[in-house]
Parts: sequence; structure tokens; C-alpha cells
Amino acid sequence: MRDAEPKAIHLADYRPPDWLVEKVDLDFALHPSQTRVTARLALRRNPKGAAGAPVVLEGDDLTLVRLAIDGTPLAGSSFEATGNRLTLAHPPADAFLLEIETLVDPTANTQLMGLYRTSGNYCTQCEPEGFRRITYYPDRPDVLSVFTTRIEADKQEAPILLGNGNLVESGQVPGTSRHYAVWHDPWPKPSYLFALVGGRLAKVADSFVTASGRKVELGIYVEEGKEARAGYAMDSLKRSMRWDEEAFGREYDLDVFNIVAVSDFNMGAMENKGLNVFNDKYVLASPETATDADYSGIEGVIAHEYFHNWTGNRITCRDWFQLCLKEGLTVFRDQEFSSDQRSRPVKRIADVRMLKAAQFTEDAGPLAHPVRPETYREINNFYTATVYEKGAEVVRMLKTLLGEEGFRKGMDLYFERHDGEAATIEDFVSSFADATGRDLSQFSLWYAQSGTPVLNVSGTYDEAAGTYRLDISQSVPPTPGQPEKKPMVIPLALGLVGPDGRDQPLMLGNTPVERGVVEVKEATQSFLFTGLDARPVPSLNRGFSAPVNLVSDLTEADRVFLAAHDADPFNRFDALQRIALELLKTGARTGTLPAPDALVTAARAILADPALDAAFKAQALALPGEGEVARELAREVDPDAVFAARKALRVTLGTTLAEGFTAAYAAGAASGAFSPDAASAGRRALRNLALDYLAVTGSADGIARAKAQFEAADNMTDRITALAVLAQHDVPEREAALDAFYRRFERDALVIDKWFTLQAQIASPTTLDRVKDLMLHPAFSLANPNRVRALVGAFAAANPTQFNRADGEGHAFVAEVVLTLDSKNPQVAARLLASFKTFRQLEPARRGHAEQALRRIAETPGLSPDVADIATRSLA
Ligand code: 0A1
Ligand code: ZN
Repeated sequence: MRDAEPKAIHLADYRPPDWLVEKVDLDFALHPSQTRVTARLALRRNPKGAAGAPVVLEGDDLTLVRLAIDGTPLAGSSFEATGNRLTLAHPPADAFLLEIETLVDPTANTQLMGLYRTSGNYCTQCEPEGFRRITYYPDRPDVLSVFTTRIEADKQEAPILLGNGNLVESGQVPGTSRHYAVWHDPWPKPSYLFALVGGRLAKVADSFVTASGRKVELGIYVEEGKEARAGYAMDSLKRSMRWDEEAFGREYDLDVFNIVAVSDFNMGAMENKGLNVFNDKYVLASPETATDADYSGIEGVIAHEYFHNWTGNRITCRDWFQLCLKEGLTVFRDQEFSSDQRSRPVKRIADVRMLKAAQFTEDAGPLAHPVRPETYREINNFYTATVYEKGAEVVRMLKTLLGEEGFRKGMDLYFERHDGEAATIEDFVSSFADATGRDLSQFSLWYAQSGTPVLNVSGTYDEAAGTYRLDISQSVPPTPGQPEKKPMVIPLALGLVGPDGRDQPLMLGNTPVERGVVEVKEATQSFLFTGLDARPVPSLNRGFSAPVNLVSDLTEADRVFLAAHDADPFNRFDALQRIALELLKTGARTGTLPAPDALVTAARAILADPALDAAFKAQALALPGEGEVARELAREVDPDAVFAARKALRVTLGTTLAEGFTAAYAAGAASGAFSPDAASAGRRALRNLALDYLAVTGSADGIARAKAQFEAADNMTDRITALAVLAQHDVPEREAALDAFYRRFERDALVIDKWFTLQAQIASPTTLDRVKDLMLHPAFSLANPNRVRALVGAFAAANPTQFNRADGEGHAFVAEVVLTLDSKNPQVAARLLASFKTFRQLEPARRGHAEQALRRIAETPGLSPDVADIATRSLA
């Protein structure tokens, strides 16, 4: 058991460790309920630690069997072992060998942290604080050690035994049915990067030759029978390895790289050194079972975990406050990889949609926190969109400010200086400052200040002088613990679009604006652009160069113009979205949608533009989500009104552009065999968007078209979209198709997750009962995080009208699930609870219901620290 009431931990209190571990030998005797772990820690007093400090090791839920120092068993009087720590008040010397034998029960481990079982196999998850559930250890990321791991198991039960690093020995245990393997990882690492796997798994093997000619054996381990579904993951891995060499000069550094796919996993995947463990959702794909989104998710997550080998593993974090040091940077790297593999503008649009949906929402609510927090109670709750996605935006802004070359110099210096170390954000930022000679002190506020900056921009054209003045003011709204903010450095990429649709020169005085980026640094600031012979339309924050909320004086006509002509594809997309958002906001507020003519004109032009690729069109023509409209409205939100406005606008677009959508639907028909490449995926995306618009009224021919596509589909993207279209309409075809889908895929849990999700998202008052029924379905299990997320998570996060039902039943239901789940898996329970983060935006009645549900949770005795922390912060 952990401390009941965990104390707040503060960045300012950081102290170097008192003791270091020079090397550690681990010995695991795997057993379903009594796994014996023997750890031999070569401890050495840290000269930088507190003089005379005791040895204090963390533990969690361990049964201590034996302790010895330099081979001599330790009497009970010379140490203190509680559930949470092992203390040696009087260490015998400044360097000694501590031997610890503990027992752990992997079968009883439902938290999925530490050593646990999944589908009968053994696996581990140690980030951030799971290693202490395996043995007593200084379980903090700044204690780096060289690990050797011996794993022993029954050969029948676990024919495959995997560890970090390289395999150095394996064999039979004489006279028994057991065998063993010894793995050695030469690279010093913190305990959170430790992993082992034991079980019955099939291997998909390949190899990779690094730039300097080192051959690496690659293995992807999956449940037997699923080997054929690992091909795309393997291909993604090899492409990632090559890309990191080319884009960042980073080579792989072991003889083997293994990935194991497991079906019970709290998160997406984990970058354990040389032995990544993955949620099987991010490994397994076939055309029949995986959507295009699944394929790109696999590519992105495989890349992400692989890239951690340098950004996270070779250079790790000094403490958990620095989590964004590895996560923000690695997300940035995986985004860049996917941009290079696919379409850069479309990838950027998808990333920004995600950023706004997840991070801007978080930043606007009670759970807002800085990219680098300064205090936490439960670190598990900080694997957030802010740390990951905003963290990536901050790295992207550095690149925008410094340029390609300056950025690369800074990265090279960072690797050179800190390889083998546990670093901080200061170390990271200094590398860029020193490599380029730039002062980045104001820039560092991006790590410290929470909240999404608001940028107010207005423009004035002076015809006589041929100048255009941009007046800009910035502010950052108050967030928890931060009532007042300082001005930030905002890299604003922009263009001035002339009446002919081309960019006019971008000159400040006589100086061209370098790379088209101006730096906004003051609370208010003006930029005077010269040499303009006509009034330009400003295209602001191109490529979403800064993660800000932009408020400008652009008119609807300006936006129609930009949607048609902007040289920046992101801003063409954004112009259209902004027109739609304004309509939706007014529609939701007043109950009447304003005339959508401008949107129809702009959308028609985009749909018909032969120069635009299908993937871009699909993104541009998909209306902003209900969540985005709600966030823009900010207060007194009635989710039913938002839904109604959005539905009305979809109906308008679907009917007025029916001809264009019919043509797009026909043109997007597949030719040849399925391929997951970006261009084919883009064609499917546009065709499926057209299908949705053509069926939005529920007309007989729309439904018939969806039904036909559902039945004839040769790939999951087409099949599930057709099913999603049918699911939105209360027609007999809906239940028939849902049943047919279930029967077809009932043996495939990952596909059944899609079936759960789709039903959880139906915007109908009957959905809550449907979700409750589905929780009793044999395919559902509260013990499996993917199932919980697919059904209850989707209901809470992606069905705003039903989660926020006016009678409060949606909130009450999710709160109940959170409480039930908390005793099994606090991390997943806490994540589910975080879906309440937008409740303050709601109109008073719904807000009241949400608050009541949160209070009911907060007042429940015996909560996990994870859930208690989210409930407390949500209500603060
Ligand atoms: N470092 C991983 C994320 C991760 C964090 C915690 C986990 O524990 C359940 C698992 C994975 C990543 O960024 O991919
Ligand atoms: Zn990561």
C-alpha cells in the first residue's frame, strides 16, 4: 500500500540522491502468484548527497524475505521496512553490496504497474514509479545504473524470456522443467526503464543495419497467430531507425531491439531500453481490422518509442518535473517523422486539431498546469496533453525561432553535453542558447506559465504610405496557482496576401522578415510592414507557429479569400474552420444558425479545387467538433444546443453541396488492392466524409448508400465509417449492421473496441442505457484498460450531449464507474475522471450535476492518490 495522503512534491525541493547504485543484478524466478526477486545493489554514497544520510529505498506492496549486506544476512534491528520504504539508518560503509529478496504477486496486480500478467504472460511497467513494486530501490530517474537481469521460468509456461539490453546467456536449469535467460544492458539507466517479459509469444524477426554498419536484430513479439498483423509495425520501426539517423544523426546502440505487444496496458506504449512494451492496439494491423487512423497511430507510436532511445533513455530526466524534457521533445520528433513520411500540411492539421481538442481544453479548465509543473501529488496524473502536446509545440517554436540550422546545432550540443545524464529543461534550453548565441530566458516562460495565450491582432492599411500596421496585444488567462502572467515570446509566422492571392513582400522598414516570422514579445506591440501597393489580407500564425488563441479583426470575406488563396495550407484550412466556428457559436447561443453562404462558397471551392489533395479536403470540410465549439463559447454551454447547431450546419452543407459530395464519393472509389499509404488513406477519408454528408439527413438513399458500403467494404476504414454513419440514425439498418459487425469480429477484441466506442458515441437519450447494458456484455471487462476506454472513456470524452445529460445521469454513471474501477486500476480510473475537466463551462444545471458527481467521489473514503488528486484539483 502507498501513503494514504500523499504529500505535495515541489520542484524547488529537489536534492541529489544520497546514494547511487553502481550496478544492479536482478534475479527473477517467475511464478504466477509468488515471483521471487533477488536484487543485488552495489550502493555507493553520493559525494553530492547529504553527509551521513541513511539509505532509503522506495517500495510498494512488497513482501520482504531476506536482506544481506556483503553476503551477511541482516538482523531485523538494523533496518526498517514498511510498505513504502526500506531504511538502513546506519549503513556499514560508503560502498557495499545490498542483497534484497522480495516476493511479488503478478496475478494479483490489477494496477498493471510493476510486474503483472496479461493473457497469461508476464510483463512489467515501471514508469514512473512501478519499479518499487518489484524490489526496494532508489526509484527516481536520476539514479542511473547498469542492469543485469536473470529470468527463470517454467519452460512450458514461458518459453520466451526477454530483458533489457543484449542476451548474454540462456539455458536449462538442470533437473527441472525450468529454463533461464540472462540479459545485460551496458547503458546506465534509471529504474523506470527496466523491463522484462516472459511468456508464450510468437516472434516476427527482421534486421537493420545502422549507418555505421552495425547489424541490429529486430523482434516484434505478439500473441501466437497474430504474426501476420505485425508487418506494418516492423516496417514503421525500420523507417524510424533510418529517419533518426538522417534527421538527427542518432544511431541505435544495442545488438537487439525488441517490441512486445500486450493486450492489457495502461497507456500507449513504453520505451524500456531495448525492450519496448506496447499496447497491442499500436502494433497489430491488417486491412480487415485496422483503420487508416490505426495505421498512422502505429507508425507514430512505434516511432515515438524508438526515438525515446536518445531522447529519454540516453539522456533521461533528472526528476519527474522534467517529464516534458523527454515527452515534448519525443512527440515533436515523432510528429516530424510522420510529416516526412506523409503529407506535412495534413499532419500539421491533424496535430493541431488534437492539440486544441485535448490541450487547449485542459489549459482552460481546473486541471491546467505548466508544461513543466512545479508541484504534484501524483505523478501518474501528469502524463497529460500539456506535457506531451504543448511540450512538443514548445520545441517546435524553438525551431521556428532559431531556424533549421540553429535548431540542429542546439540538438547536437544537447546530445553532446548530456549523453549519459539525467538532465533538466534548463540544460535543454541552454544548449540552444549556447549553440546559437540567443537569449532564451523569456522563451523559457513557455515551460513555466500555464494557460493558452490570447493574441489580439488588428491591421491598418495606409494607402498613401503603402504600409500595413499590425497592432498586437497578448495576454495569458489566469490558471490554477497563477493569477498573473508575464508576456511570452510568440513566434508568429505570417504572410500578407495581396488581392491577386499572392504573398506580397514582407518587409519591416527595409529589412525582409526572416523566414516570415516576427517575434511578439511585449504585452502590446506594433509591426509596420512597408512596400505594399494594395491592402493585404494578413495570414496570421501560419502553420500554427504558436499554440495561441488568435483573435483578429478579419472579416468573413477575408476568410473566404484566405480559404481560397492562402499560400499556407494550414491557414486555408483554418480560415474555413473559423468561418464555421463563428456560425456554430452564434447558432448554439441563439438557437438560430446565421446564413451560411460564405461557408458554402468557401467549402464548394475547396471541394472542387483539383490542386488540393483529398486528405486536405477531408480535414478542411470536417466541421469543428462539439468540444471545440464548447471551448470557444467558454461559458454557459448547453451541449444540446451545440449539437443542434452543428447538426443543422452539417445538414446545410450536405444538402447544398450534395452534387460535389456525390462526385467526391464516386471519385474516391478504391481501385486495386488496399494500401495504408497516406494518399490512399486521404482518398478514403474524403470519400467517407462525403458519405457522412450525403446521409446526414437520414434520407433513404443516404442510409442505403451507407448500408451498401458497410456490406461491400474490403477494409476497416470503409466498414467502420459506414457503420458510424448508420449508428447516428435511428433506423432499422442500424441494429442490423451493429449485430452483423459484432458477429463478424467477435473474436477480435481490438475490433470490438471500435464497436463499443461507436455505440457509446451515439447522441441519443437511449445511449446511457445502451452503455450500461454493454458493460454487462461478455466482451466487456473492467480489468482491461482498452475496453474501459473504448466504452466508458468514449462516452465521457466523446459524447458531450449524453455525458452531460440535463438530468445529471451521465455524470453520475461515469462517477460510479470511476469509483468501482479505482480499487482495481487507479490510473485508468483517474484518467476517466479527468473527463470532467470541462464541467465549469457548462450551464448552471449541468454544472451542478457534474460538481455533485465530483463531490461524491471526493468524499468517498479510501480513494487512490490518483483519483483523489484529480477530484481535488477539479473542485478547487
Ligand atoms: N513513456 C511512455 C508513456 C507511459 C507512461 C506511463 C506508463 O505507465 C503505465 C506507460 C507509458 C511514452 O511516452 O510513450
Ligand atoms: Zn513518450
